[in-house]
Amino acid sequence: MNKATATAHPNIALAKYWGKRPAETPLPAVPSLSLTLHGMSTTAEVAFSDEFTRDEVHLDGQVAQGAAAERVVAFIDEVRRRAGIKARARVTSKNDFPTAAGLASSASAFAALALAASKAAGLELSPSEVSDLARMGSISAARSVFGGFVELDAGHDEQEFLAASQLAPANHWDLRMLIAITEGKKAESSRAGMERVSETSPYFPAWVGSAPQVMMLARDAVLRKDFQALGEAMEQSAAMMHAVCLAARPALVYLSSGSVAVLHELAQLRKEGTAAYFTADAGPHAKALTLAGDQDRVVERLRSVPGVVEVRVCRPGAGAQLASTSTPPSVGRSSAAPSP
Ligand code: 2P0
Repeated sequence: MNKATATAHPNIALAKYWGKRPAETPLPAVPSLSLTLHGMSTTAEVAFSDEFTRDEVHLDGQVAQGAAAERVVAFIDEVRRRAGIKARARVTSKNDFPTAAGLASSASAFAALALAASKAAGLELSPSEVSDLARMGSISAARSVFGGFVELDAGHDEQEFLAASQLAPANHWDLRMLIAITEGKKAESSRAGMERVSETSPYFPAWVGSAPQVMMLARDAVLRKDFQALGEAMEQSAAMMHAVCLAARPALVYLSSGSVAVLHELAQLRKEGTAAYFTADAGPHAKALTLAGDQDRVVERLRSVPGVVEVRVCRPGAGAQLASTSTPPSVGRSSAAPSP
């Protein structure tokens, strides 16, 4: 049996990816930029063995069934195809944060899975190749393979390889991403949501046309460590993403009353002289980006917002890491190299 374990962290997009190109493999319609988060992680263990009679998927301590299991097995099929192996797999994936909180768990899950599964399958991949593989599970997972500030280009027609890359390491800038968990109903999945948006929102072509410019503003702001410029670009990217969603038929409303209240509270904080900026993703929770020195003040204010039930503090985090491997020479691929 060949086995490997890896961990990865979620990421929050500073400049959002939303929408895919019409292509056979998952390619983003727009470029994106994210911050990988310390403090929450997914650990994935993958074992391949000729003795297994079927694939088995365990997610957060339960045997996975239905669409969740199918999505993991489809990903493992891609790993088997790239490695040229046929052995069945046993996959175990655990989050140390509540999946139901809707905190981008597919990004950390597929980044950890890509690293563990490729290693267990005997593939010796560069971080870039792991990122390209993770993209096959979830586009945002391509970014969680790297730590710190990470960028991912838009895809082009007929493109086969697309990987994220690190713009700056986690220690480049001591920012805080504060996650305000809000009351709110379960959102439509981002996968289904972005498909409907690209098909029905009259603003989708405008989003695809204007997102690259906002991404460049955010990118430059990260490199120059210009917090106001980054915050403004991040807020505009989120506003544009939610605007294109609101214009879909039927409207796709991810923002909750709690998340909108956070948006207003952060604007008020800025009037009072504290720099903190809003973003939100495909769910009801709100996020605030601030500087390390302002963390306590912003956390306190977020806790006072009606509808906010909990605030989590995240600092910039590392990329996906291999925890362990075991590839006995008597089974499968004896050529697998030791872990780095
Ligand atoms: C992002 N999101 O850039 C954007 C912003 C949500 C809002 O990437 O279909 O789970 O698996 O590629 O990556 C969430 O979408 O979607 C996402 P798939 P994914 O972080």
